[in-house]
Amino acid sequence: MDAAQGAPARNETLLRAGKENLAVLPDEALNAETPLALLDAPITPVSRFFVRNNGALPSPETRAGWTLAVDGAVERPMALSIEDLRTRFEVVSLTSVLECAGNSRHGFKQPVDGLSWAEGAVGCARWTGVRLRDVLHAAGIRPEAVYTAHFSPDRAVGGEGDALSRGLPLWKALAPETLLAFAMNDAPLTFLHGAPLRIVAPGFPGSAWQKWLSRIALRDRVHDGAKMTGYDYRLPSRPVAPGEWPPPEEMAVIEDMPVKSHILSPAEGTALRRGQPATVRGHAWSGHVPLAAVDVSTDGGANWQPAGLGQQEGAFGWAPFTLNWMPERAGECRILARARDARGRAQPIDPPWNPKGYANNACHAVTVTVAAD
Ligand SMILES: Nc1nc2c(c(=O)[nH]1)N[C@H]1C(S)=C(S)[C@@H](COP(=O)(O)O)O[C@H]1N2
Ligand SMILES: [Mo]
Repeated sequence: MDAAQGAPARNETLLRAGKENLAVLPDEALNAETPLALLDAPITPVSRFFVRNNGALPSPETRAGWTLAVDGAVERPMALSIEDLRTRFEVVSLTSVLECAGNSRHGFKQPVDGLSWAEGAVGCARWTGVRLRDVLHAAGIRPEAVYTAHFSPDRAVGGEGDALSRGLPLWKALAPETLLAFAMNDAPLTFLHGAPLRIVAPGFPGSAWQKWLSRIALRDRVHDGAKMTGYDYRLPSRPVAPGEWPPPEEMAVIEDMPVKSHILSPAEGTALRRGQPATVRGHAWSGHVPLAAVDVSTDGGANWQPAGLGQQEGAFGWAPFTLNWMPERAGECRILARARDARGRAQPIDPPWNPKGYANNACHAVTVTVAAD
């Protein structure tokens, strides 16, 4: 199936899922992002939430008789239904941003490999499920276990192999925020978001949030499933020059998403008036290192002012930021937002180049015009 032939089927799938306002990316797999204006909500509705697939969607029939197998380096291999999960383990909810490692890839000036996502491969939702650690403890973690391996029925485009089979280091699998989720925004998880069960791994890139999870195996080494090796979802472990592809052994799995923000208002191209108050606002979020502050520049990065930071929902949700601004000079104006984490690391102006254009957290900028009167 080529990309053009697949387009009507993809649009139909999105329409049926109520996601008709997403922007579909040119790819053989179903990938669609949220226009920035539709991210203007504390919790991203499912109808607006981006969809990322590395391969062909699984057939919805795989759901009949679905169980989660837990095996590998465990004392007691298990097979659990959703009902088993709900009744045997504590059900918990948390709010977390889910961001694709490739979000904002379009911002790289030098060529990078991968789908050209703009700013919309991110969303913030409330996730409900059970803690992965409770399930692993019930199965009994053998001492040699260091990594999980996750498996799903979706297949690589035009092939037989797994579309994606990621895992987590044991420290993250045992972290309290790592869930096996069956609900999103207080409704049952939808098919496109991985029903009946997906991984929720706040702080990790979206690639670690395995959808349609049917098996977890504990391993005595880092998992080497589909999209775990080589250059996929990895960053150079040392600084590289644009265009340099270091040997795979110098690439490290992305285990933390950098601090980031986006500007929701004013939108790109807005016409403002000199002397009339305006508000610059948006969202800011971070990975494992907490979000600390947001600064805003209304003069292309020459001067920065601290923005007000609103309530962040839990450690992994996004927080609204606001700056009241009185435009004083007529003409074009470039507004930037720069979030900073608790270790003092701020968003850069230019994205640090890497072969597949991951983790671009460069400052988001919008250009507006200010009329004299
Ligand atoms: N089984 C499976 N899970 C997957 C993927 C996939 O291709 N197959 N893509 C991952 C990637 S790269 C991202 S960014 C998130 C996107 O989640 P969403 O489609 O619910 O927004 O799913 C992850 N889980
Ligand atoms: Mo992703």
